[in-house]
Amino acid sequence: MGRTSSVAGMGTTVTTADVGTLPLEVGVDSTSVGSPSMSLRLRDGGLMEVAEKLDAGTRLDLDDGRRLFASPDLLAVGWLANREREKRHSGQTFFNHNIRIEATNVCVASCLFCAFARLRPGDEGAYTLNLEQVWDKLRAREDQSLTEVHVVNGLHPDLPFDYYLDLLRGFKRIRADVHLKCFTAVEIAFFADLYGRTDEQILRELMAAGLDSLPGGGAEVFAERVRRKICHDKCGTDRYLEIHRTAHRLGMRTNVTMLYGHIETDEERVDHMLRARELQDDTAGFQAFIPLAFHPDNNQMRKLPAPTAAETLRVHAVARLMLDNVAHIKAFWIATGVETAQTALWFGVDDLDGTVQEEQIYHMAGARTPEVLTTDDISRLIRTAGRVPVERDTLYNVVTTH
Ligand code: V47
Repeated sequence: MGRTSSVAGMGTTVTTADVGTLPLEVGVDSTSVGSPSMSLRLRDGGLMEVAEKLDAGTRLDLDDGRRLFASPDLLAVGWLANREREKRHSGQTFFNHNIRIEATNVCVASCLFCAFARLRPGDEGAYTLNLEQVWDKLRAREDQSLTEVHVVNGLHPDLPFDYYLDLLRGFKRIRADVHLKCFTAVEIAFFADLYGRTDEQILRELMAAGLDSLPGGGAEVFAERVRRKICHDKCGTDRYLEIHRTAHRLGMRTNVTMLYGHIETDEERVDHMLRARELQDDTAGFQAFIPLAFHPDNNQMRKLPAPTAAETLRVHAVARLMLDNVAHIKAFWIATGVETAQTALWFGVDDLDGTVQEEQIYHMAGARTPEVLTTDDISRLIRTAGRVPVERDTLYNVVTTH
């Protein structure tokens, strides 16, 4: 017997035992804007037109995105996003057993939001692990059934390209079956410029050494105005997107992120989503869109407040609604906070990333989230939110249904 509970304050009901196989609707009429009270809320929230477009299968545009950000009714926005989420995944919520490795924080870029980077090798707090130290992180987890290694590094000016190729080969030697999701498009562009190759040559060489996919980092905000201010000296938007396009053409899947909650406007957020959607129309290579909540500690934008939970829920919900061609919306719990990530499972989110285990970029910027959640912890978070935990691998093949 399932337990009946209220859904996000909407007065609708769901039986938790059934959530894995929920039909499109959650106690509402999925073919229209829903119950009379929901219609009223959508109307009062300025969302009737958006809801009707969604019902008709018409794509949302920039103005719709603006309306979703401007609506006073966050729960109505969430209700719409949840409906789209359930169309795709019913109550299923994905996560993986992964580890995060940051091999060096030496970085020639000067992004204002970054608390992790150190400009030169000798600077206070700068570190670069040698390959044995990097591989030891995987060796030390021999007993874990992890399926993914996620590597993000600073842009180190002095390391040879062989360092990265050997790093990948070594991981595969230690564990042939592990998926290597390594190096953002920004790192790929940096390697191409530093080592005198094209972006495609770099991708091909890394793939030959064992690279399986690219993470979504480095996207920040695609709008030129924002990029010029917060990350002027790293790979620009066009190149970021072209590198993902090339990666997709070469057969890799990738993710795309958006750093929100600093100086960007709502319109720039929607524009960012639409640019990702446009590439996805051509390639279908993005697996997940990941909004990343800005953390203000220990960086040059520390005077700004961190985004609130309400903002986080709304950004994830709008992403679900705008990105109709991207399968998964991920809440990176390290960035959003565990409780908000759990709540976001009713606001369009169907993925919680993974166990992570070691993370520095957010913790150096003030994140108070734990460094690791076990698969049991994540599974419990999902279950107690009334959703169905599904452990996946990086490519969304099911590992176990918890
Ligand atoms: O690109 C850096 C962000 C990103 C801060 O692909 C910050 O599955 C907030 O991209 N406050 C790297 N954000 C992490 C990343 C990621 C995370 C989880 C999953 C995936 C994936 C990718 O971290 C950077 C930047 O946007 N970042 N500093 C900060 N102070």
